Amino acid sequence: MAGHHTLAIIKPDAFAAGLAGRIIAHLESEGFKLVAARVMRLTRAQAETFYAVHGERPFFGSLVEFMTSGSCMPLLLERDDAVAHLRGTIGATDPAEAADGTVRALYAESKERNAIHASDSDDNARIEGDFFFAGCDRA
Ligand code: 3AN
Repeated sequence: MAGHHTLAIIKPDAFAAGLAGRIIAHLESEGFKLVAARVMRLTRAQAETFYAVHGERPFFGSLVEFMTSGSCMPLLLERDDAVAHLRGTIGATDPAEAADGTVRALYAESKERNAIHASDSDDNARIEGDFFFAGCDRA
């Protein structure tokens, strides 16, 4: 059975542009419930660990620079079929390819500055949820 939780991050581009409220409202309108949330600036070590799977990709250094460039907002979200539904809600990695009405089509600037992260599997949702919210109170 598909999991009920997933992890999103409102990335530094969207947070700095004052889009956090609109993005959260968009997620809520898709039936997601906020279970935990925080505002934080990632350290270099946190960003490198979070994106370790991309460590060999040519954009890794730039991605870490971007993700540590300002505050971001990790969100733990709950809904039926949470991972797949959130991936559909945010749209393709490249906003130019993201379906109309998706978060990235509406708010992202580029393939790197793409407004929001979402876990891509139930296993990663668990790992990423623990990364930001281990030991935190959850609603
Ligand atoms: P997604 O976020 O849609 O799961 P991934 O996991 O392929 O996409 O990439 C992780 C992050 O790396 C993206 N959100 C984006 O910020 C960045 N990224 C991915 N591909 C590129 C690329 N070709 N150039 C620059 N940044 C990229």
